[in-house]
Amino acid sequence: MRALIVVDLQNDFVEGGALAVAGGKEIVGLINHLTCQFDLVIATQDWHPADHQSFASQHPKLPVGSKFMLGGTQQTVWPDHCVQGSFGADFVPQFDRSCVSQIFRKGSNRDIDSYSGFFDNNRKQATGLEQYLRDRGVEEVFVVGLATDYCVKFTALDAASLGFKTHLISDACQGVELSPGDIERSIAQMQAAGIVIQQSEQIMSTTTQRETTLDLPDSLELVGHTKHLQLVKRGKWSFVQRPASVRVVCIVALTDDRHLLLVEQHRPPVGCTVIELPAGLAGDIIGHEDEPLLRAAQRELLEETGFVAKRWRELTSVTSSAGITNEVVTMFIATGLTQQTSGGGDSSENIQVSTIPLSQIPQWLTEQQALGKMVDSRVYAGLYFANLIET
Ligand code: VGL
Ligand code: ZN
Repeated sequence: MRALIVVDLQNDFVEGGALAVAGGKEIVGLINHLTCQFDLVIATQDWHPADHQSFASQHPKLPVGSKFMLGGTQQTVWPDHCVQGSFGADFVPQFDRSCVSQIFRKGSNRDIDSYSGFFDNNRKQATGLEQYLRDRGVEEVFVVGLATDYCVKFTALDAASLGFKTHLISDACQGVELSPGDIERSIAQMQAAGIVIQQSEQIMSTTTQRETTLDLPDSLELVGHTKHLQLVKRGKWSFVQRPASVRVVCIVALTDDRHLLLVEQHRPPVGCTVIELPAGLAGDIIGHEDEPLLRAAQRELLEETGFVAKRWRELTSVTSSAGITNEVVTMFIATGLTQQTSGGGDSSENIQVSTIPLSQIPQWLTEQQALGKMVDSRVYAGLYFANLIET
């Protein structure tokens, strides 16, 4: 069993927070992607009482970043942060916790800090994380999150010392770097302790790279393939298809005041920005081939637009472009919408969301086309269904 430990992905540790780590928000999308590749996902949460003794407010004479002795160990003075129940202590809203099976809180004892997700800094008190992992047969852990030179480092070092085969996914972490070189030294220290330093790319490729030599029926000839697509021939007709388990969902998302959610992004095949309905793939991750279509639709709507819907209904399945692909798209209608996050997809996608009154969409699309954008044909299908339903 392999577990992913997501360390302290909390508001106070990202841009705008009390102890902001530069680039903290940038790793959230990547971590969301990583979570669905593991058997078990755990999150830690820094969770301090308001009078925690690491806080600057408790030591008016000591500057932030200075050191003093606390309960027999050296303690750094931090800005007050992650106070229990505060917004700063909450997980960043973009962090998709749907795959997180347990949260471990730390730093609740005012008289001792706790960087590691396993023990306090004196190694006196355990959080229960070790037992949780052992009970579930975990032998290998992967650590990501904030901050590389503090909580990530101590969590990874403790994991290794407890005998877990430990990996640090270094591009899914960011550090505080109180002194220049802290991050680099932390990584060297982890490496010296036997921790494997890796890039997320390597994780994705060992867990998600599919066998592209799928069994093809006799009627199909494989002409060529990439990781995601196959070019095949049936008789004289060549076309592209996705791996067998992959299906496509698209969502007609209509707000209570009858605005339709549309997304736009640059599409390399056509070389311009395309306006589309929110959409995505189901079953494209190894180990999750049987992901239900509805679940994929809910996930994609949240990832791309930041909205969640109270009511879902499957509409129909339609062909995408039946001359060049066997792809079939299942359309859903989602109503009772509320916005949870700003959306935008993962860091590689750069998706822009528009919420347009249904009655103004034809005119809006014409204006957008005049700006050089293109409109996906499913948008017009979405308009048809959106106009049929009552909100
Ligand atoms: C952290 C300093 C103080 C961390 C927590 O999450 O790395 N750093 N408390
Ligand atoms: Zn803390």
